[in-house]
Amino acid sequence: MAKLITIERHILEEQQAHFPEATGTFTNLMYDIALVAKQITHLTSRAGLANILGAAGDVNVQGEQQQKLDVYADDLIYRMMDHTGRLCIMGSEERPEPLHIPDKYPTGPYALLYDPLDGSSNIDYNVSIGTIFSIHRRVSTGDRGTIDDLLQPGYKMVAAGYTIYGSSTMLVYSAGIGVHGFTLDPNIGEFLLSHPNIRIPSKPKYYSINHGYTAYWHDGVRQYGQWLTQPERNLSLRYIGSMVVDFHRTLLSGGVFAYPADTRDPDKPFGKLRLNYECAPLAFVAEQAGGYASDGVGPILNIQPQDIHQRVPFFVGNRDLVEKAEEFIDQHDTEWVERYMSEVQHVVPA
Ligand code: P6P
Repeated sequence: MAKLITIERHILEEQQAHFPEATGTFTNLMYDIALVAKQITHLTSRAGLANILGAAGDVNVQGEQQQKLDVYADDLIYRMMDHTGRLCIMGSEERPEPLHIPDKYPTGPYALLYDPLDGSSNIDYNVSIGTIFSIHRRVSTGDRGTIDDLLQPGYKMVAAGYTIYGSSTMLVYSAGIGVHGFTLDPNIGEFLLSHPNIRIPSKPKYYSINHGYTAYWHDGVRQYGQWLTQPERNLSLRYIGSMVVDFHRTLLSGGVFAYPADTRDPDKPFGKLRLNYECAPLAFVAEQAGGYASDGVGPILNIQPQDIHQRVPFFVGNRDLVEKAEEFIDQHDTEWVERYMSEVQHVVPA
């Protein structure tokens, strides 16, 4: 009988092997995240029945129609995390301001950023969706956490990962010691190690980009999009419009996922995706799996965040495919690059 390794056992063994001096707080935080994933699985698996499909009626900080499941998942994560004493502050895609730990609860040594339900525009079509999370060490020194704990460059991340609620629920994470995937066994309610030590294949299979926006891309990106379609690339196109799924396929099959900047909305000159709880955590996972993630100019993980909800262009996957995007953009999108670099700061790890 194959050895059953639960996520709890895996995290504990990783702690014992690599962080013997650890207090167990991080390990318990990861347990909390796994529990939240199980609860959201329950929510999403019966969304069509429990009248929690469809819009919640509100619009979130992104100006996007909040889906009821978004609201459920966001509220659930906060309530599961606010009293544990493991976190000093949180940041959520669904909340305009940082989420402070209530004064009645203790604070802890970590900060959590999360997108509670990425891809939620697909909820009503039964397309897989997911949760994305990023964990940083606290840097503030006061009694409660501050925005500085949330606005740290991605290379300082302690851990990151995502959950996909689909044909099965998967949780993929990295704590800086490789990338590991777990599949939820609904019969026993446990996440079991199903994808140990994920490495992005050196031979890519798919590219993933929304060609519907070709007319709005800057010239370098347009040429990159054309380059990807060339027969000598030997790539097939897959684009689901749910980033965790498009990313997960890229990680397992090799290839590139891209959401470039475009000219559709003058208020969003740097694209749609958010740095802190979408691109940076997935960049951390990708690079731990041997891939690379870029904003088209430099490493996503070297961006110094200036706002919780800051948007950046995103290219992630096999290093050579991502660096090719940087090459086209550098050669043909000079004006855009100058504006971007004047507003977005890259810092080099010390
Ligand atoms: P578009 C989902 O709303 C999301 O934020 C990502 O999950 C996904 O990659 C992207 O938007 C899809 O956006 O403009 O291609 O529909």
